[in-house]
Amino acid sequence: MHITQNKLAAIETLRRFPAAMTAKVAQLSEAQLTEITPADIWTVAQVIHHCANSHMNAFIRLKLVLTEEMPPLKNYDQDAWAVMADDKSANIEMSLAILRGLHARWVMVFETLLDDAEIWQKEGVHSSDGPMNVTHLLFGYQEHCEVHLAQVDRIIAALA
Ligand code: NI
Repeated sequence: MHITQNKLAAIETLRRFPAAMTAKVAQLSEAQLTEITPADIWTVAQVIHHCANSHMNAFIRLKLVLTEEMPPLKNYDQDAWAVMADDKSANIEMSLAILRGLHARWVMVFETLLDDAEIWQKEGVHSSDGPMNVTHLLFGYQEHCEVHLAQVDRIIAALA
């Protein structure tokens, strides 16, 4: 029961993330979105594009684990992605739109698993982190959402 409550809380974090991130950055100018601050090597825009990158990869990993036996889960070079032109763009709406649609689907998938105790142990093999199960693919990304919301708070506090 305790675990189920934790899963519900984690799913709720995923459900709220796109709106929570959108609300934090709604008042920022394009210059502020792309301002390098002393607080971080990434700008607010880079963090938002990174969340879209990361969560697209996470959704693909989840679908692979649920539909295949021990599928390989590919890593990606997040720092290399983060300096590509689309990741440095002030146009955060394109990634917020990805996050809105993606998180709605991600939440729907996790909610369908709640009644199946065994599926949460189903695994894939991550290319650098080793075996990774469905439970990890939920709680790991709850933490990821929280880490990057806090990171955006720090960057906003450090804007000129
Ligand atoms: Ni991250």
